[in-house]
Amino acid sequence: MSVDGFIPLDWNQLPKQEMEERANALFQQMNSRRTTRHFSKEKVPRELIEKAIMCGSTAPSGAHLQPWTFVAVSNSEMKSKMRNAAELEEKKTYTERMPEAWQEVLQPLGTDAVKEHMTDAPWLVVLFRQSKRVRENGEQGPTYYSTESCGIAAGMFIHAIHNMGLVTLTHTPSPMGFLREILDRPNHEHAMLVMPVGYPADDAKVPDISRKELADVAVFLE
Ligand code: IYR
Repeated sequence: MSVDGFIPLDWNQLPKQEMEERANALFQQMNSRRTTRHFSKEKVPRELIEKAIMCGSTAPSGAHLQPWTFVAVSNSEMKSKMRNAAELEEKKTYTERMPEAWQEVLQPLGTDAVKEHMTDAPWLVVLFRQSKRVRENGEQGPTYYSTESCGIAAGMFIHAIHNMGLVTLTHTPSPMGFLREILDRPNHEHAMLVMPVGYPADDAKVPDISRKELADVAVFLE
């Protein structure tokens, strides 16, 4: 029963050993996730994408406004249109806009303006950030911390995809304004990430890179 809009937290204490086991198992599982650019064309059922979106949508958000729209595209013509538009921008980015300091860190990752993943992957999931909401009085009001909220939602979506045995890539064509037009989204929605989702290609490759150690990413003050 809700009292003043609050209900008891549904929470169970776990035995200490189980806490450790779960922590270790999750790290191992998350650490096995890799971003690949090489997708198989094999189909993925819509239900799996729906579930991953619902996982993303469990994210905490500023004032609980849940300021995200996930647009999931499997239509081949639409994917081709998105790829063509992305490649047009990316060609300019790679040849004219990208400063040398940027090229230097991208070079080992083997990225370029060719975006096969946008037509190979069975699904392209585009995450739109909502900068405005409709108030009860019908007027438009702002959303809060929408970038942070959508970043968290993206992380949860990515983990859900990995957990179900699929792969994804966080692709950021820049600028991304074309996605609003192609996908017919309203002006207060801003494309943040394009995430192709599918199975990896049989010969999928990933860069030979490693992750930072704990000491390089964390400071403990006890
Ligand atoms: N948006 C371009 C370039 C790019 C930028 C970064 I930072 C990356 O980590 C990878 C790519 C692209 O998607 O190719």
